Amino acid sequence: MPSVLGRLRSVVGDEHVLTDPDLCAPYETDWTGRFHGHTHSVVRPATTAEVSEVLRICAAHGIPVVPQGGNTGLVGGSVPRGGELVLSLRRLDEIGPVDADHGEVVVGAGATLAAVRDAAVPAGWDVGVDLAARDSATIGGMVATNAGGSQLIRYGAMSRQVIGLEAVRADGTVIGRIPALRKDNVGYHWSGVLAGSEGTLAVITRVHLALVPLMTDRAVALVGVDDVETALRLVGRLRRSLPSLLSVEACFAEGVDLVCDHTGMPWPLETRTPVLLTIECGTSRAASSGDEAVDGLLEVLGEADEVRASAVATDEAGRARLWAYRDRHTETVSTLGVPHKLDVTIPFDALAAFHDEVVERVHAIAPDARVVQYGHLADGNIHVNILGPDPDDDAVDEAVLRLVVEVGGSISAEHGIGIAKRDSLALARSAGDIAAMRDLKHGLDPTVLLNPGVIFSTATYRT
Ligand code: FAD
Ligand code: 2HG
Ligand code: ZN
Repeated sequence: MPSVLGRLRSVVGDEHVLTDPDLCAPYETDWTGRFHGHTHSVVRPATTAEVSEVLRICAAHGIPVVPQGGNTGLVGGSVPRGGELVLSLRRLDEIGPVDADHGEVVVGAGATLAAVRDAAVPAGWDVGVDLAARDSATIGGMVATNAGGSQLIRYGAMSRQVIGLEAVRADGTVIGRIPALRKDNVGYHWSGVLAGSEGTLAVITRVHLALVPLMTDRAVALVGVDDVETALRLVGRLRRSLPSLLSVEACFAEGVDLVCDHTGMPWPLETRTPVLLTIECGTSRAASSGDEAVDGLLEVLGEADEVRASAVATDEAGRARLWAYRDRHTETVSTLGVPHKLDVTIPFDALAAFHDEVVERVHAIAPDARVVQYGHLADGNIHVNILGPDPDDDAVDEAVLRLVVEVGGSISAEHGIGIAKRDSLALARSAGDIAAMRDLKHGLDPTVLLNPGVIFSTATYRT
């Protein structure tokens, strides 16, 4: 190991190979606190060439590697399980010039979502995916998890924002093409292959992003309704009548109470309702006149009998205040313990029943558990957070995922499989699917050095 460390230091510089346990500690535990492991070193390259050289050295010595961006992932895929080297991509944070005519930018994998937005906005553009971890989540990590976020109904997931990318295989070979072209069907699309691969196929180093027009007029409404079925009816009406619709998110009274306790914010509406929807509309001045987003939203809400109470904001501070009731659920839940996080998609016609049934299934196993639900309602994506059971006890996770499969849902909507759900993979995909995924993994990383144990348990690899 000492000679390997020396070689790594000669590539990235002494100060970017961390071995001191105190310095390595922040890289060893995930955002939730549920997943952690030990690493002997954290290596922080700054360029694609350095990533390539580091991976060549690791391959030569059979050292497994965990790629890490902002470490905001929620399924345990960004931290070591035991003994892997952590490859931190955060120093690859260069942001190229924004092409203001065509809405494109090339960024390093370690650039944060917030930094890329800050670069895009003055040029009249924005990033199509938004999520509450924007200040830390990196573009590389967001592509690697195919992040969804709150604007998926309008712009799609992260894979849709990628024109092309550059990545490094476990043996150090650089693949992909930067700058990329919008139409370029020459063999496999690496962006499609690597989106959602969770660091198991290659290390993403640069991404050529397609931006979306900056919304110059935005309106946010927080709306109280009686139940999930009513909320879903309203979602349908909003989607049909508002082309400016960006988001429809849901949270529930019990969760909002916790957010209010944690933040000191007051209950947001004049009436207490079981379900609260956060609805956002946006238009770009180039494409519309004046307050189209506000007018359209107010008109639809004004005609909707389902709405028991509402609050609307158009100014930046007011919009942020209303969003906080939904966005601050994740942080609030984490102050109450180490959560079991189940990020699932449920078919729309099963969603209302699932919302109640999931609590019963959890309580059948853990009667005292607290279940907090919220999510991206317009996508059928619910985040089921369970507090109480021991972090190492997977019984409630398994019960929830079985219910999800019974009702025809997906066991991972947007966060990925990581290590949290790898033992449930066979519930959600056929043996043929899993064998093909394993063959792809084996083809690109034959000695299983990149993120071993993520998506599949290590034992299932051929070596
Ligand atoms: P990390 O956590 O560092 O890594 C995530 C995975 O990607 C790991 O498997 C890692 O090995 C791999 N990886 C990281 N960088 C690279 C790279 N350059 N090349 C190859 N593999 C890499 N997700 C959503 O989809 N929607 C949300 O709305 C959302 N909201 C969130 C809100 C909060 C408060 C938090 C904490 C998380 C949220 N997430 C959400 C989770 C989400 O997965 C991440 O925020 C983001 O996509 C991960 O980026 P990251 O840079 O932190 O990646
Ligand atoms: C969100 O939508 C994130 O807020 C995090 O995906 C979900 O906290 C969670 O479970
Ligand atoms: Zn989410």
